[in-house]
Amino acid sequence: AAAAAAGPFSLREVLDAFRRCVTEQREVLLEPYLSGWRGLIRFLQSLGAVFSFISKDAVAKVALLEAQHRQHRFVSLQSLVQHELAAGPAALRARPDSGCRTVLRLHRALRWLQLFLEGLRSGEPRTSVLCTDAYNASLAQHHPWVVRKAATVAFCALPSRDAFLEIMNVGSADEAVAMLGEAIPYIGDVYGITQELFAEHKLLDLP
Ligand code: 1PZ
Repeated sequence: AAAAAAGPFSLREVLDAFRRCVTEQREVLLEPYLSGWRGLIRFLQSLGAVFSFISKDAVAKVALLEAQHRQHRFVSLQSLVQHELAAGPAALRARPDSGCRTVLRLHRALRWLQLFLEGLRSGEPRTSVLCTDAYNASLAQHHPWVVRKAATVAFCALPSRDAFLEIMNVGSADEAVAMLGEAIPYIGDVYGITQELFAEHKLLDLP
């Protein structure tokens, strides 16, 4: 998986990773999940220094999960949740470094991504508007004022829709839009299964 880190970003690799995530038993596999995130982070890093406060946080969260993945050999999000819940819900809530609370942050960001990509696909040319709308409908409610403010400022530095479609590296704008149409349901599926898993175990508000 580490070998996939080199080379320019392509939306295709993110699509492939999220496609590989969901098993027939509706489990979310951790290795492709983290692989998808590594791809997204590289994309974010290619957008410039304005976004580094965002990518740094995502990098730290992915690194924490990678370390736990190596240590415990969790195959799926389901096995991670099961393992951490075994110590009891109170102990889990008290941990600032749990895999569950870390996944929850990425999970909320995945909802942002899904909404943002749907917006890009819709044809609205103002990416900062798309990004702000997607953010307000997802992550913003979980962020304090100062983070919301910084995020909103950064969104103004986003490239245009055409530039965005181009740096996705999947060919023409039409081809990029087609690939978005393919990728969004996979991302939505991963989001939906994780949401159900966390709701079932009452983990959607982990501090
Ligand atoms: C393409 C433009 C990128 C916009 C990304 C939209 C998300 C804005 C998020 C702003 C996050 C700012 C930095 C850190 C926030 C953390 O406080 C929170 C909560 O974690 P805690 O403090 O509880 O440990 N972190 C998050 O909410 C996770 C944010 C991950 C963002 C990943 C973005 C992925 C971008 C993919 C690009 C296509």
